[in-house]
Amino acid sequence: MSGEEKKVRPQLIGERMETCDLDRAKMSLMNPKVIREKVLERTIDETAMKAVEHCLKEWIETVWDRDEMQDPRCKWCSSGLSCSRCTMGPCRIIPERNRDRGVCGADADLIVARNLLDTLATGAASHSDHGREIVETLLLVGKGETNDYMITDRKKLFALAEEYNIPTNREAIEVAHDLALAYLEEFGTVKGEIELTRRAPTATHAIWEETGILPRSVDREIVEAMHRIQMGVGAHYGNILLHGLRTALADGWGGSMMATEVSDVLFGTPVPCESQINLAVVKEDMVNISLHGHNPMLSEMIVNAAEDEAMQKRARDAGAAGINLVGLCCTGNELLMRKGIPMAGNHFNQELVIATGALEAMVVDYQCIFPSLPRTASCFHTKIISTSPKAKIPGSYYMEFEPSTARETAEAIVRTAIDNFKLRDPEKVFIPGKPVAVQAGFSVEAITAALGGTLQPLVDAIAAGKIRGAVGIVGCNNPRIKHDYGHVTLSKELIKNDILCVETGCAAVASGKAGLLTPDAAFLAGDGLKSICKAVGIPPVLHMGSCVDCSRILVLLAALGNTLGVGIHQLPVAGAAPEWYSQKAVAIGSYFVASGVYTVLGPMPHISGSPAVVDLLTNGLEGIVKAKFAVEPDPVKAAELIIAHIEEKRKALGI
Ligand code: XCC
Ligand code: SF4
Repeated sequence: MSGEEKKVRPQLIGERMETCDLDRAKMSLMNPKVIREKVLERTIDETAMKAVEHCLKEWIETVWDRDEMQDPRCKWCSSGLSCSRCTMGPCRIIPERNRDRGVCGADADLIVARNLLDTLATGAASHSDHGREIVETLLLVGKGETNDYMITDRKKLFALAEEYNIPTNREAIEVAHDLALAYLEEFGTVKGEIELTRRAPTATHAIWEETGILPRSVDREIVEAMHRIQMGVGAHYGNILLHGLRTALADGWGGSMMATEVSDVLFGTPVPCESQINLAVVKEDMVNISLHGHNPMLSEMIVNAAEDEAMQKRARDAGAAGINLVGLCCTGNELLMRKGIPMAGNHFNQELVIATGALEAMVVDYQCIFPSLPRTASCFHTKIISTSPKAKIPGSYYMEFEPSTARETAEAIVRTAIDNFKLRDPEKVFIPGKPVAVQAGFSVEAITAALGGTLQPLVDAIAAGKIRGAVGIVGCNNPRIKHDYGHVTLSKELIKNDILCVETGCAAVASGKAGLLTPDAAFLAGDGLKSICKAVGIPPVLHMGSCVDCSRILVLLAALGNTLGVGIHQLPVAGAAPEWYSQKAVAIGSYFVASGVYTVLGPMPHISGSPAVVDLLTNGLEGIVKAKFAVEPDPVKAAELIIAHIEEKRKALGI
């Protein structure tokens, strides 16, 4: 990387002045009543409410403002009926004008299905590419080519190696080397099956084989998805969507699962830990650095670098009391559950944390990073530091991260943040409210340990009806749903009805901010769940990690199915993504359903233009993978759907 690229992009100032001023002027016309209404409409996160109000008054643009500016939305795009896949188009299906086909002859069903497969494959690729980077780091360790990373969970490494018949009567580093190669092979294996799918109960695995959706390798399914959406390949919507399930399984039981397992090997398998959450984790007297994105590789190194006494001294010399690291989104989740690093919030908190005016640097890797963050930061002294060659962001300060020089880069980043402290304008500091306590770190291993070494007590509690079932609540924030309202309302409804919630990603963070991630929250649970939480000392909502850690939910489901000797589709469980926005969430929802888990989405995907596609996903799949999707934006109604489903599954099991 040349020295030039590491410098700030020169266009920063120009861009900021032009757009910011215009939008600010527009917002400044707002009267206090309108501001109040907007705040109430936008979020239920208490610190975010104050921050949103502050942004509206100070004319700092946020995601909600841009959302308003996008209205009205194009109805063809919203229903999935537009296609711009090739230059004979773009095409739109408009039946009332007899436009039933695109130039190539594709009909509504095909256009909608292809668009959806495209979305899903993008998500699967994102998770899996992240997974590959982690596995490559394990290989680096195995080859002895890095001093910055090491094997932290040797026991887990050996257990994983055994799944691949890799001899373990040797040095950990040799085992790591062979496991890394075995995992890397899963991305393009010619075996015709991803080994980790064998973790699923036999009945579940058999469904995949029978329906022809057993994933052959991670990359292969994603590449084939891209092939199938090329003009003139797949023309049958159902066939296209089935490949979507196969691609999703390659993510869930492949790319994401490897990301999770190897992150545990390198950085430690999470155990329950206490921390704090919401925007108020930013500290006025400290150098604040937020770590945002998804990949724990750099952020773990920043944690180490910031602990260094030389760095702490540099911070004190700069006039700060120390260095305060805070997490955002899934990089934040990775750090929260392994290191107890406080969490500033989820997806829609990313701009608000900058608006505290007390953030020296926001370090980003990739995924879910608003491209406009440097604009937001330009209203303050905050530096956005981008680090991935895959995610260069105009207006950010680019400091390329490579595993081989990880520590060095991490130190340079921390220094940059410290040196930026003196540029903070105390007049602009606005840190709202007080942090909330959370307990995180519920890996499957931690849940098993909390139950005394086996999952049997959980199975017994479910069989006895004390716990009616379990629901994985995952996914993002989306302006279609009031920020955190979908997650928190659904979680509360479910635990009230004795349903254990296991959560990842921004859903888990929402529950954390609402106080649901502490054992004390058991009082909100029904009597049965409450008694189990009290006996075991766990919260009624368990934080299981980041987005790729939805694979932990699969492992938990597999273990429950195996304990009971049934397929995942027979378990009294469900999935939900009440506020999803991301392509990655489409992949997650799809591997849940393909694995046999009934899954309720909040926002509607862009598929309503094809009643056939909608019917396949919300009905037809039941006959194929024994599970289906539902769409219900109202979390109270979503809870009703889920409760009914769980009771039905209990009845079928005779419990
Ligand atoms: Fe992104 Fe993972 Fe969604 Fe949050 S939840 S908005 S994907 S950070 Ni996975
Ligand atoms: Fe139009 Fe077909 Fe090209 Fe899509 S693939 S843009 S429907 S011609």
